Amino acid sequence: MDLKIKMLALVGIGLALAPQQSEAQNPIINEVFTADPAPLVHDDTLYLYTSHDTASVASNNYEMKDWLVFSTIDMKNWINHGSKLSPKDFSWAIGDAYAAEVEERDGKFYFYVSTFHKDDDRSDGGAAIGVAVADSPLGPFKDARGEALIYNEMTTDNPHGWDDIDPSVFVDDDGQAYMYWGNGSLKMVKLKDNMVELDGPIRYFNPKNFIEGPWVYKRNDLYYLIYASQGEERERIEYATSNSPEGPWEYQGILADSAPNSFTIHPGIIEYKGKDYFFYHNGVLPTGGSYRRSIAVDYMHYNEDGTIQKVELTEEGVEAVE
Ligand code: FUB
Repeated sequence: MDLKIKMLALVGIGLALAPQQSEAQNPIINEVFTADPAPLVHDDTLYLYTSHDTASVASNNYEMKDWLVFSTIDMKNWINHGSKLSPKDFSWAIGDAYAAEVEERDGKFYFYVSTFHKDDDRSDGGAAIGVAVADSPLGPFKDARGEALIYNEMTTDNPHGWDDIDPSVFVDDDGQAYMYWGNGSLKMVKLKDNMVELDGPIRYFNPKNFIEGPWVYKRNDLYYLIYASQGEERERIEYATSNSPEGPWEYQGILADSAPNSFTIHPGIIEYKGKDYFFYHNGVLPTGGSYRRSIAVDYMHYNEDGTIQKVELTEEGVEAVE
């Protein structure tokens, strides 16, 4: 073998032995266990508010002590801003930090959380919803009311104590704000312009297969209700649309299959820099599972009639944007 051929052969062997570079971007957060993604775009930055799973590998239940914030400007590099709020910041709360969502209005950032109520004069306990407020998407956030916005005794359609979780707040073009939430049934109430007081009665809906995790938004005059639903063995994502934020909701079908290695899946949907994204969580990190979840993101595609193509949950995730 002459020297040149020998060199080429050695390079070939070297390439074959070199470790293959992984293309996987999902999960996007892998230094801690995160769940229940809630994306928000402000000033060209995408902020991602998340739950924080801290259960041990052996645990069969959630351990969720606080809410975390991450941000990106390119969908590839994520900054971890750490813990920005916890149930301890609400004097009336005790227990886990379930799903949350942040909504901006008039330069203020409202952090709606689901957690649990102390057994006190106002409530016998159970899941409850609170709201904290800040002047910046990164806080500092402070309890905006000093008491829960929703507690268990305020909703009467379901007997279980954890039906008041997973708030999703949406402000319509006319300025009317709505909050949707619920486990077992979907609940909805109008909010006052101050975003921290109820403005009318609570209404109840039963979208097909609804379990929890509603995410409501408007696109081209159509209102979308995306939710975690009863799948075959684990939750999956289904959706409905309406011509009004108050329903009735027309069932549209399955949006995403169950997440790998996690009983729950939880939607967070946003358009950013011209692309539509579907955030969710799975349990695929090493030692991960239903109580040690991780947030991932994939593309969402709309059809011309406003329906949404089924989302493909991938390991590759999404590409970087400018
Ligand atoms: O993360 C705790 C709970 O699991 C959330 O509130 C639900 O949506 C489900 O993801």
